[in-house]
Amino acid sequence: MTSNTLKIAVVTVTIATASMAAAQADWDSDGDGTYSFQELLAAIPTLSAETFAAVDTDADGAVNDAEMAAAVDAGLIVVDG
Ligand SMILES: [Ca+2]
Ligand SMILES: [Ca+2]
Repeated sequence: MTSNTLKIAVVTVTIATASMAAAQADWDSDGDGTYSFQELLAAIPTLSAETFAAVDTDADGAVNDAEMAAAVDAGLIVVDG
């Protein structure tokens, strides 16, 4: 049997700043309140397009704070630090 199941890589984020909130503020380099794929890739070099798509649950091309929190809760993104 061939599996077509999409394999989503779990990414680990090492937080160098004091808190997740502070780190996320740093990630939003254009200050629009959401994280584009390029902004998250700068923070999480192992991020794949597939994982970004899984985190961006409303598929608007940007990850907001709620989507980020849900991804952390779901274990798609593991915060280490
Ligand atoms: Ca942004
Ligand atoms: Ca989104």
